Amino acid sequence: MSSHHHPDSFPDDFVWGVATSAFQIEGASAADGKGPSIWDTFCKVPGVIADGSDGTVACEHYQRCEQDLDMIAKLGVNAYRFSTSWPRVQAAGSGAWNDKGLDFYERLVDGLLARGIAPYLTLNHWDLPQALQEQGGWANRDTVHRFVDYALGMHARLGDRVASIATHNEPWVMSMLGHETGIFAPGIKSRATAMQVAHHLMLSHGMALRALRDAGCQASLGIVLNLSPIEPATDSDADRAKARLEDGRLVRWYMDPLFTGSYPSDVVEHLDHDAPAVLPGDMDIIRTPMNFLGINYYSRSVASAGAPWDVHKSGLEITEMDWEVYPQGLTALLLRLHQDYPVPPMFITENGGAFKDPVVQGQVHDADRTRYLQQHIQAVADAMRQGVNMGGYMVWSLMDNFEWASGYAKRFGIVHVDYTTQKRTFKDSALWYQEFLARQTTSRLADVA
Ligand code: IFM
Repeated sequence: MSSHHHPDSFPDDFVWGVATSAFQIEGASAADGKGPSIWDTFCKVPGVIADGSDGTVACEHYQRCEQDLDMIAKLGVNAYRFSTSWPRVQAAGSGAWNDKGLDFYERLVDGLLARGIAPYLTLNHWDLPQALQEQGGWANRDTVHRFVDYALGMHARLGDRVASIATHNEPWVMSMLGHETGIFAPGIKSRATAMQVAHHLMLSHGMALRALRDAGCQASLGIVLNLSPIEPATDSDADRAKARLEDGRLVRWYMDPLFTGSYPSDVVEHLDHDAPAVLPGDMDIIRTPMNFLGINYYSRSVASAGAPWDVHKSGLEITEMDWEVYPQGLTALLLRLHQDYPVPPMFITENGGAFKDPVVQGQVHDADRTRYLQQHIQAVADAMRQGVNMGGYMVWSLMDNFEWASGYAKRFGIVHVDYTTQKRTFKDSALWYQEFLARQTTSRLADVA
């Protein structure tokens, strides 16, 4: 794509945003009555975070919120996706609410609205209150009810002003990386626990949706899934069977209950004794209709029954995360979801890449990231041209931040953060996005004229 060519034009009401999450940017991890989350605890375990860092300071967004709001406005986006930290608003995950924490999010939401930016709230972007983990966390069915109370508490404060509420961000990551491989908080290594967690996340999603609607919530309600096409490494029966199973665990395990009311039987059979306990009525609750489906897309995944797929041999460009740059997979994924399920409007709630970003004389020439964004926005346009109903697109991430087990070494921001001074610098990709968004508005105005 040359710099003169820009992706197909998008509908006037298309939502363009940037995304972040609380733990990754806020810092202030014990300020103003905030309780610890499972990520505060997990970061203290030696060796689990690549650079030994944690979320104590992060981007100091808690203190720099006003300036960050101006920065978001300067980009020209019409939406900002963020998450609220449950232990910041309710330290122990039940009982007393923390007014100072709620005030912070109220300032954030009002600050967005004052700048003409629609607030897209995510309730759970992984930072479960540690006090709930001590009672079993998401493996404990009682946490489902605690989450519904939290959702209602946030609705009471912000529900009249946010455009959208997503219950969970990436249930696959929380359950599998948090509880099966244990590379993420809370660091548990049990497949049976992981599957029970996944079920409780889905159940709490449906229950929260019902409770929010009963409370009169007018915001658009949904969930955010991390999805990828899973391609077999070769045409062999073994590789294809592996790909089918991985697709079952990543895509169908979440999409089927949301839209058809059951878990995929091939996966249930494969899990055998590790399949979750499901009580009567659970599946109906999970299938509660949604207003939108959020999808986080970064790459494809390649399934191999033999030696693991080597991304360095694929010939594709790879990012600092060792993820292949594979925009055609996004078009294919969206078409497949559109064909296989009765989906509501879909949003790309995260898309972006970690690349090496040297600051040279106050500038960051991240041509690789700009190209990545252009190609993926084009992939969304391609899907739309083929009939897929898309509501918006959000870049991950507004600014460099705490990349979980990778610490601060991996930078996804379109804005560079100098962690010693907290100085924010627009990378070339941010400048490109800003221009691109201005062009969207101009063509809109031109249409009207
Ligand atoms: O940084 C994460 C985010 O929190 C969830 N989705 C993937 C991103 C990049 O790894």
